[in-house]
Amino acid sequence: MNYNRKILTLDEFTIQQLREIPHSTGELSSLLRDLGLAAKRVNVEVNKAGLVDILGDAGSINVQGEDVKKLDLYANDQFMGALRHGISCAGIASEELDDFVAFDDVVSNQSKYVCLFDPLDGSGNIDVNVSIGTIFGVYRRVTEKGSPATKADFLQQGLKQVAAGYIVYGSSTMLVYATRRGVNGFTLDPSIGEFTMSNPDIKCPPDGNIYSVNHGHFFRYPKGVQDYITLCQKKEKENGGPYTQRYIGSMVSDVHRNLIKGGIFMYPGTTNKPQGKLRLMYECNPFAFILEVAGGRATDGTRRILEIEPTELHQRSPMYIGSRHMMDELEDCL
Ligand code: AHM
Ligand code: MG
Repeated sequence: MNYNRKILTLDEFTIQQLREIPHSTGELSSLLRDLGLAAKRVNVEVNKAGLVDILGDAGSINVQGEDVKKLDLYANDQFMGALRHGISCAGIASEELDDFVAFDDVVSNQSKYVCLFDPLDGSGNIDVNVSIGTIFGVYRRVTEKGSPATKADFLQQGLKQVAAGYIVYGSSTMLVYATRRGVNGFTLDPSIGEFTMSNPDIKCPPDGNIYSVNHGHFFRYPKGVQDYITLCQKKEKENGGPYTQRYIGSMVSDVHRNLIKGGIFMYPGTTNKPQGKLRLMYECNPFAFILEVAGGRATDGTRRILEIEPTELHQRSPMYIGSRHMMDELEDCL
């Protein structure tokens, strides 16, 4: 079979981008290649999750006090391992680990990036064969090269991200990543085991008709959010709606769909959890970066997500993210 040589693999694409940026060192391309390798390994295990004894609880709870599934741990090890063995990352922080890890060897200490990730998001969906994902954000370290990364390298505002992305292990496996230059999507071609360009230059439609929220918490949401949800349901009377409600409960899949089709995803604070559930550093910031580069918006209800000054690695934040005009509508209600 002849492959269309105009369609680039992830590695070919990042190298092509590199050629267009004078003085670039290739470190980011190599970091993305490491992430792609870990994603392929995780993908193999996710695909056979029903067959092997990898389902169910690992018997421990993570730093947020939630049950840890075995695949979460496996994914965490793969992403941390690939970045540790690579040459572009000085350290990582993960939703699964209490504290950041500085790799602290001669090569890693010379690296200019750190990476924060949620290795397997939506893990509550693993044992029922629903799509799950990985989310990552890459920052340029702020401390001097030559020494181990410190907490200051990780606790940066989201707008300092150099790149951010996600992998969705779905009906096909996709890796989508953004730099300031644009958002591009790659689908894993199982025949060659490579992520291959499938969605070049993704833009989030400014309008949409999908809203994604956990309706079960309705009466615990702020009044403005309740008003907006009601507006989404009443759209029919105004302009031919109503909006469609779609909520998988896997943020990666929910936001991926809304990014492509247009829509809004909300995880508000509730009366009993005012900061909501999602983690600023591992979930909100990477998606806020991706959506903004694609032309969408992301806030915590009052502030732009990317401008929040983080104080701790595992802090949570309410999250509203999606198509520009739907975000405007929401803000009118808030
Ligand atoms: P996790 O990191 O423990 O997997 O939780 C995050 C997930 C998101 O993917 C999803 O949007 C959300 O939890 C769903 O939560 P809920 O069941 O409260 O609606
Ligand atoms: Mg998560």
